[in-house]
Amino acid sequence: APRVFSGIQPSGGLTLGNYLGAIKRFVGMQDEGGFETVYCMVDLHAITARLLDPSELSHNTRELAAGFIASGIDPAKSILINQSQVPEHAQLAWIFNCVARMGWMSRMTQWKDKSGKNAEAASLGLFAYPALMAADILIYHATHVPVGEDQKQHLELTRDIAAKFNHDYGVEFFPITEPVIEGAATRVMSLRDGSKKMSKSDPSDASRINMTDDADAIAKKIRKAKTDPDALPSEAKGLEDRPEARNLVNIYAGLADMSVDQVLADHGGAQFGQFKPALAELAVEKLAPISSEMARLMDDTAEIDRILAHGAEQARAITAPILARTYEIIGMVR
Ligand code: AQP
Repeated sequence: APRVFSGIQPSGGLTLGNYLGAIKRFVGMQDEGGFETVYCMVDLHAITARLLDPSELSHNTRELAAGFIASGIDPAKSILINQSQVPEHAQLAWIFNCVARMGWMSRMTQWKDKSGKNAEAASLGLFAYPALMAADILIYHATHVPVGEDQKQHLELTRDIAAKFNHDYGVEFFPITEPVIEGAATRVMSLRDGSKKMSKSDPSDASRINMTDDADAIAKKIRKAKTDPDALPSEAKGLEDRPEARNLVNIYAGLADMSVDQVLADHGGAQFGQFKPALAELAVEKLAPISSEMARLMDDTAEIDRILAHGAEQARAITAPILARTYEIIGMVR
């Protein structure tokens, strides 16, 4: 069966952006059948932007695992792992650091955004991030990678790395991966600024809905979300120049499994004073069961650790032979 790989960084708490743009679709691909699915907490990536407090990193990693499971990732159907527990990811990443070119990496918009005005002070790991991401995917020979719109450029780089490796060594070894970017909410924006994506690391907590927020916090954040004064249009094209309005409608569509046009057929003409409470109600209905299940799972972290240890064992049965073959192709004496 074609293999699916995707991951999320335990760099903070899970957001609604991660849920709609990533996890919900991971669950869909798991349950659709026809794929072998591997989902990952990418802890090695989580320290590229800043070194986290050690207890924060381990807490985030377990909470993220709980978020995956509470959202419907079933360890009996998917391989669920923490990246650093499967050492072949980092081992292949070194090889890819030698395949990828400085010019390719310096064109990555995430590098430019996250290194900001002071690239000299950014970590080497932040620069190399996309080569590790390519290794995460290709160490499984994964062909399908569900991600949000923001990761499209990194997936193109993954294809370039695979193609260059295959070409330089004259082999057809690494597959050329397909990004899977679909659905209404592949880019959930900040509730405070419709031009910025919703992010775990945004300094403003009001900018995002966290998967651990309670009903009151969710309702308050939606009520205070930035909007314009107009009523909702009756078709999607009326949202073109209204990023904040479009974002709230997209979130509604993502949570309700509806198209934007269907949402507008129901809510076109409504003022935000009416639409926001409807959205808050929907968000609480969908998210409350997940957050309470996450809390339950976090009561027994030994069980989470057991699931991750089992996942790592299953993963290594795939990754160890692929790494061994890679070393052999390169000519490394084993
Ligand atoms: N706002 C978003 N809308 C849709 N999808 C999103 N994703 C993240 N934010 C949104 C998707 O979630 C997956 C995992 O992302 P990540 O944790 O690896 O890193 P990120 O994209 O950098 O996410 P954050 O929340 O913005 O983290 P920080 O703040 O640490 O950088 C990816 O599939 C991504 O597309």
